[in-house]
Amino acid sequence: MPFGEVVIGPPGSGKTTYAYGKYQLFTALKRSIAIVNLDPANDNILYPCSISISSLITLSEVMETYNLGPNGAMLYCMEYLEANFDWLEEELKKLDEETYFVFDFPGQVELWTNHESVKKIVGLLTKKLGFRLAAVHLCDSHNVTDAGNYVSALLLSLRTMLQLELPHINVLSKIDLVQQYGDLAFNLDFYTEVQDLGHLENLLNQNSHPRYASLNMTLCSIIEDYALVGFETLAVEDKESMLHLSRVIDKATGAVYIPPSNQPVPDNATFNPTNAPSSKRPNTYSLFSSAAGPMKGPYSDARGVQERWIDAREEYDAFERRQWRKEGEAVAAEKNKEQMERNKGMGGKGEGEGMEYKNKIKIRERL
Ligand SMILES: Nc1nc2c(ncn2[C@@H]2O[C@H](COP(=O)(O)OP(=O)(O)OP(=O)(O)O)[C@@H](O)[C@H]2O)c(=O)[nH]1
Ligand SMILES: [Mg+2]
Repeated sequence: MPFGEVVIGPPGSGKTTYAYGKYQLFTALKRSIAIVNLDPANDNILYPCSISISSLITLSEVMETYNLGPNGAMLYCMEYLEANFDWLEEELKKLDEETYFVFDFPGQVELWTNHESVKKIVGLLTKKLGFRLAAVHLCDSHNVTDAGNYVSALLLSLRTMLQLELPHINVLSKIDLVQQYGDLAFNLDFYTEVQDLGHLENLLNQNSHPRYASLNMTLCSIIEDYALVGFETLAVEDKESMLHLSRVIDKATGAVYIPPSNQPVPDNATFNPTNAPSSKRPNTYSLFSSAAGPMKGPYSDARGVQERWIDAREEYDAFERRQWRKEGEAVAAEKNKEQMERNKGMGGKGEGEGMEYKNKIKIRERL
């Protein structure tokens, strides 16, 4: 029962870039990860891909063979994948159960709002193969700069949550660009926490015909009645932002409750150290401390995100540049030190003698 996530969201919302970012983050954290590309239109795959739908079917093949447009061909590809699920099952079984799986899906919204194939594929992964998955739904953060777009992103998120029936995390992606997209009418937490949508009334009515006024507010009240939608934020190149989102996802899938297989067991723990896969091992000693507490750390509060990317962006960018310069200098100094020590160690001679030794070799080579 491996853990993982399905990455979905409208075209261009940053799914593939995020999947690659997650690969880089987990590799740096020494956490085993595999990316499964299920987008048959992905020609240029950025990340090292463990499984790709292109070995089963590609969008261009379907368009050519059946004379279909890109949207129809995409639906065909997903139906084909559903019908040939055994192919995916075989490929997944070749990989280690301890691996974390990221499924990169295509960006056609009807695949997870109306069409049944993606829902059935996800159902087979969770129910038949026992995957513990969360849906990570990316929406471009330019949506928060316009009230109408924001309501449509809320409706899309709600519809997706109801359709996929997975632990679900909505994410405002590309939050580092939000300042460039335009001014926000409210603070960022208004949008991430989906606070009183009644405040959007004037903004919505400014840009639409008066006869749509009551439709706008009815849509808002549907979203509020469900009270399900909220957003995390993501700037894919920011390590803290990626780490925060990973913690949220681990909490949603339950991965946070499972200790790594190499973790020592405390004396008083009721713990069965078998070789069972990680998702089957209980972790009684950290269950409540990790489950009950609120999320902590940078970016766990939208006000921190607003300060970083909107209110004091220049200062933070300058601070980050200074930190990177310092890190670079520290690495260079460390390398220099190592080199000096290597020179010293050569034939048990001192620094100067080591250099002399090197020069001698060079002279001999020249001869
Ligand atoms: N500044 C910034 N750019 C981003 C971020 N995430 C993605 N992008 C850019 O957004 C563009 C689209 O990203 P993709 O990863 O191709 O989006 P996608 O959702 O996979 O697109 P489709 O597969 O076509 O649906 C690329 O130019 C990325 O570089 C982010 O966090 N910050
Ligand atoms: Mg993509």
